[in-house]
Amino acid sequence: MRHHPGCPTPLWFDIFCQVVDNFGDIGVCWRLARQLAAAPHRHHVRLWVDDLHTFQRLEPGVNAQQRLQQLDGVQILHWTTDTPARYFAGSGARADANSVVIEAFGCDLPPAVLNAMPERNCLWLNLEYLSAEDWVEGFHLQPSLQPGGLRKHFFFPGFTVKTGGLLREPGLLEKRNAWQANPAARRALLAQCGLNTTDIDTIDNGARLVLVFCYPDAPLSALAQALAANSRPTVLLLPDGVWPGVEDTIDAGTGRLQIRRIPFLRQPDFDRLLWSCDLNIVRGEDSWVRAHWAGRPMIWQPYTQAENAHWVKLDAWLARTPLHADTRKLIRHWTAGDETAFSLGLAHHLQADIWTRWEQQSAAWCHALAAQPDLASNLLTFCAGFPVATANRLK
Ligand code: TRH
Repeated sequence: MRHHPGCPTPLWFDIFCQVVDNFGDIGVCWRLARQLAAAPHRHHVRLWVDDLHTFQRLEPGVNAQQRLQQLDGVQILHWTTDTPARYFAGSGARADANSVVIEAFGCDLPPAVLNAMPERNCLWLNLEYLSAEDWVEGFHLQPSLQPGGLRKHFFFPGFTVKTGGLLREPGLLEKRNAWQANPAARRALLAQCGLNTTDIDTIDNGARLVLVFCYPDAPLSALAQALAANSRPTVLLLPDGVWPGVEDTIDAGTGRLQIRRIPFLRQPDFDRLLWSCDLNIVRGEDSWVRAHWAGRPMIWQPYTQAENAHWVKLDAWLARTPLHADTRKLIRHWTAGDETAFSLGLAHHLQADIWTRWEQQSAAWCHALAAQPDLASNLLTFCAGFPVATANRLK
């Protein structure tokens, strides 16, 4: 029998990650790898990544020149076309066969691993992209027959108990609550982000703090205008690379909007920043999930896909949330890039009673999601259900 959560026998995980674009691929894999390697699980985790430079942006502890390194209990390997086959020898080939190979987001496993797998007793999983669409429940954990008689299982993250769930480390919300109750910690983080004492005092004295991590086609000018027009001052944080050149082009005029460029943070600090803000505007996959755990108002912009598939994803998610119809419309205007509609919608949401409603609905949504099992626990439960000798073979 395989390892159950809480049981002392660790599993051997090999997670393969190809960085296709942006930071989400490695962002998700790094979180999963760290969680599996950390207490209480303490599994053996090897993370194979083809782009260490992108990885280094969200984890400066990574040495982009190093083929093999250890960080946060995870063994990180630079996966290149010339990675010697012997480096892959251990993948799916452990003598005790308690091994799990995870290909993230349908990346192609190296031939050396594929060639070794038919003779090994490892479990083969494809970690899929997150979606709130209904069909995910039906496809989650379904096997697919592969050449050589292997079967691969599709593990779908999701927003319901019939899916693989969302990444959420043990005690995350307790840590968040402690953080949100500690203004000194927020001050220190904002100082680390480069904000000066005047800015930090302004925030401590009640200015609204907004983080914007979005794609370039978002209606940023409308956002700035609506915030600047509101009586409550705002400090708007823009991570490196988001809305380049804005500091020179926006004249907030009213003096009530301060725009501040901040450096790319390590993931744990990025989470703390989300917990610190009043409104989080996020994108893609991983920052989307993490903004949920802040339990505060958020706006999500999905990654643009062919044939408007991202609109289907956005609407599926909105339909699951308890958000008011006007808030859903506001979030749709952001993805549509509709400057006028977004500006009007945001102005409406900045009114005290509407804002309070948005806050309450966001907190309730976070609470409901946190009552479900998290992704790593679901993954381990699935692994535990597989007798070693029949893990990947069709009978
Ligand atoms: O970077 P993204 O746009 O990635 C996207 C999505 O994953 C999308 O699904 C995928 O198809 C596309 O790329 C190719 O957005 P995402 O998913 O939010 O990933 C950003 C990661 O960067 C996330 O792990 C959080 C992290 N991050 C930091 O660690 N520090 C920071 O300062 C910032 C701004 C982000």
